[in-house]
Amino acid sequence: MTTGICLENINLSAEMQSDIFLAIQNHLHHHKVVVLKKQNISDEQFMNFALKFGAIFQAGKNPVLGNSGSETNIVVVGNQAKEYKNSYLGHQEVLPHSDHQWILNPSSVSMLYAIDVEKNAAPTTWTNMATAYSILDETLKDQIKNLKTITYNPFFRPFGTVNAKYVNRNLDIPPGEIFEHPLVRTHPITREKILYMHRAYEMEFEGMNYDEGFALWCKLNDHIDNLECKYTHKWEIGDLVIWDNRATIHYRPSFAPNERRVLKRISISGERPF
Ligand SMILES: O=C(O)CCC(=O)C(=O)O
Ligand SMILES: [Fe+2]
Repeated sequence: MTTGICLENINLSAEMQSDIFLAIQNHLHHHKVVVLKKQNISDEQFMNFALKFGAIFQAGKNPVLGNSGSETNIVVVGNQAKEYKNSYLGHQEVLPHSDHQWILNPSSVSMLYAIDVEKNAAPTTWTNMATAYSILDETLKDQIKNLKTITYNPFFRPFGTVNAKYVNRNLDIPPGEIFEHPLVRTHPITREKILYMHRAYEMEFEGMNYDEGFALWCKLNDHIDNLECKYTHKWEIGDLVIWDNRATIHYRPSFAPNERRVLKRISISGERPF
């Protein structure tokens, strides 16, 4: 099954029949990323569509992208801060991650709607982590099956300063409340096993000594970095991209500060990974 699918004939500004929504959801479960082209919708229409997937993600007391502003339901992911208030993420590289992995209940689905992007604006790339798991060798699958990860919340550090790192507790314990999650999670709908790991933040495997943990981290990173089960999206105004946040990680490269690139994001509340 390919990662990512593009649908040309969906109109989110009109009433949607339930069978159309179910088809979108089905595509999401199979392809992990669904692109709806040529949308022209208000915030209210965007919100109404998002709500079909479930309740809107709420950050609670732990910091995430956008919750230092007044409005956390729609987060403006953009670099034109003067024109779009509460606009986040600037133009720096965003390393491969699944949204909110560092909190108790990361979102199940996220979506970005391109409202102001110039031609050839920086793309976003998603990697299919269900495929990533399925192609691991059986010995490694067996070795990792009961492991738990801790991902340290990057928003407790100065913005943009965190890189992928295996934490050595003897030297430095990153700040913030921690929540462990399984390294191999199960998708509640597709029942697939997913390698629930990112390439972006400070992390560790719970209860493992540093040398052993670091060696495993390097091995899994190597696997992730060499995957081909990816979809890269080149943005056009009106694109609305929905992704299965349980089963993918996403990345965007850095871009020129003067490049126009403004997207609006809504995330859907998810379960505690199991
Ligand atoms: O700017 C992008 O392409 C992705 C940003 C991101 O990680 C997000 O909105 O969750
Ligand atoms: Fe993200």
